[in-house]
Amino acid sequence: MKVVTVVAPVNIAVIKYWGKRDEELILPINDSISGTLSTDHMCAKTTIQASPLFQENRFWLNGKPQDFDNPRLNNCLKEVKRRAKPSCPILNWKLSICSENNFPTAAGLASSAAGYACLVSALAQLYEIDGDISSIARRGSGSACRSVYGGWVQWVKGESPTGEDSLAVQLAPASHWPEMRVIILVVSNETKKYSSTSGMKTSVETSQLLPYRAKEIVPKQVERMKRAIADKDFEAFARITMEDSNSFHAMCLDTFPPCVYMNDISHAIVDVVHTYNQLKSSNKVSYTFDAGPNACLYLLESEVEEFLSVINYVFPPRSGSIQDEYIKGS
Ligand code: 2P0
Repeated sequence: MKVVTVVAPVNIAVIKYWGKRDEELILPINDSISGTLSTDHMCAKTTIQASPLFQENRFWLNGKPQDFDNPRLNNCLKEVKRRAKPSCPILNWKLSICSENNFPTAAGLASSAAGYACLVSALAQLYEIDGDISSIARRGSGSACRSVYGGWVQWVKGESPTGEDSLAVQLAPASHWPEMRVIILVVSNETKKYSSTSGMKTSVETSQLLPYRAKEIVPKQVERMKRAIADKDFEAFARITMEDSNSFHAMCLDTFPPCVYMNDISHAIVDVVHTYNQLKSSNKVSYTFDAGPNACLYLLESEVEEFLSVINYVFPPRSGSIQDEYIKGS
């Protein structure tokens, strides 16, 4: 029997990935950039056991048995095994895979990113493969390739039709900007209405904004964001992050039928952030929203206490009715 356990973190994109140019290989139509969180709070944990005595492969997610016959899981497994040394003694053993997230799964909180980064890292340890594994994690879920590395990470879309150059690169380690913090405001922990995979497919097929965003907007924003991160220029970082979130959700609304991910509370949070920044005459807090209503806020450590007191005032914990009043009155 051989057993490995791996923990992998969530990443929060500041330049969003949305749209594939190849569905099977999971190749994106634009580059994306994210910050990988520490594993202190939100992470995925995967334990894989391999044994010559197991009769069949088995897979559990958050304690529930899953169908092992999942094409993305099998693409990752196939690719890891292809890279393993032929002498690897466990290549023909069956596996028991146990994965769990310590945060809502499929609620737009990058659970598949952490999950597949974790799975592929565990498989890579199990079969003792070397080299970059981000392009394997990408086959599980596009955004998972970014969770393979810590700190600030760019998923370079690549040019090759076979995808070998579509991988993640670390722009800077977390220690480069140690004052950076992320606050996640969980607006809803319900499973999202439509998966990212199907939403982005519909966007590619129907949104007229999507090709313009991919060709004209994102490449410039990627260069600006890389400079903001390298210079630790929070003002610029915050502005680009919010612009990209807004551009991404505009494209989601331009999809037909539209992908509506943000709700009234999400928009109320946007208002609070802009009001706060206006009062401070500077972008001290930035928001970004993924494929769900939850807000991810990037801010510096020095701003956390004051901003959280504002959030607790505007959205008092355990009081949905006051939140509703704020929205009606805002
Ligand atoms: C991102 N999202 O860059 C963007 C922002 C959601 C909004 O990557 O089909 O779960 O598995 O490649 O990776 C979510 O997409 O989609 C995503 P697949 P994935 O973080």
